[in-house]
Amino acid sequence: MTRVLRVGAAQLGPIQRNDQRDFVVSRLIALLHQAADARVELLVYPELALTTFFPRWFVDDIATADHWYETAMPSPVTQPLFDEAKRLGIGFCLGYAELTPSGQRFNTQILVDAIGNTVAKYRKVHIPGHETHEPDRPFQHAERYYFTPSDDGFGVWDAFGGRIGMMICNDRRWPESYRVMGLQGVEMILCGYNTPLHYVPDPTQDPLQGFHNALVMQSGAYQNGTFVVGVAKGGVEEGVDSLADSMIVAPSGEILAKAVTNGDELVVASCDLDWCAQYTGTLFNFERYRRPEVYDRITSQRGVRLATPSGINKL
Ligand code: CDT
Repeated sequence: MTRVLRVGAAQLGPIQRNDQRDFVVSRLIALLHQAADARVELLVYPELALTTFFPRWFVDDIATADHWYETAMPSPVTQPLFDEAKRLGIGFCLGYAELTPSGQRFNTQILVDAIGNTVAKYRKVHIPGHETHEPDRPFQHAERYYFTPSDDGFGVWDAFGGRIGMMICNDRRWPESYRVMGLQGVEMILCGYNTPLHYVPDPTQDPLQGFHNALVMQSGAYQNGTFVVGVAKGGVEEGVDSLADSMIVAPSGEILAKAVTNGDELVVASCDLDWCAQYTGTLFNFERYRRPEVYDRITSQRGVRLATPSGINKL
């Protein structure tokens, strides 16, 4: 028996600062139509898919940044995406900046099923970058100013005939993200990202960005016996280049499909969710082989600590 889910990574090219939401939504819908032609059942959009990556700009008064955030989802401007997806019978995952009624700001992804119901909301846990303006940088990465790290953690949801989890961008670099979902039997993790290449002094001196992107998603998939769908907003936004390389990774760790451009592009793979059990049932049979009793540092400590008060462990 197989449970095949046909999934699409809806990579976006750049969204410029002055691009209006309705124009961006029309691009999302164009990718949705391509997905329908490709018989996609679940389409995954990137992190902050409705706007430019605005944490590269700093504003002294955060209230003046409210226009980057969504206070409702769907909203009048995003409703056409929801309507068209429902008409086509395609579920989707969408990343956006969320401003709650109580004034909290989260980097959020939602999962919507094929009949238009919102199944789940995930708020980014690992928020990278800095909290204050750093004038020496040509561009900021002030995510920690614009977003509160979520304490909700990593849930999984029964949807699309399988068990689906979500994470956002920097979360994919942390093995804990995958493992917490792995321990809930996740079969497919959906991850949007914006990975600016400016963060190192000279992008040409960091040729490992693409390698590290693939490395973390492939190892996370393999070590937890899950598919991973990584979806970029790539290309040059207002002078800042971002990694593309959207990809769909199998529980074997193999890349099934990968973007070849850094613009709007659909990447598709048919994913047999029963493949996951080949890894979670044998090599990574957590019930049989894990040793949580010796992993206490994973949850009890944040930074690096010496093993003993006097120094490193000695024989
Ligand atoms: N959006 C996001 O999380 N980007 C980070 C950049 C890290 S550099 C501050 C990433 O991990 O790709």
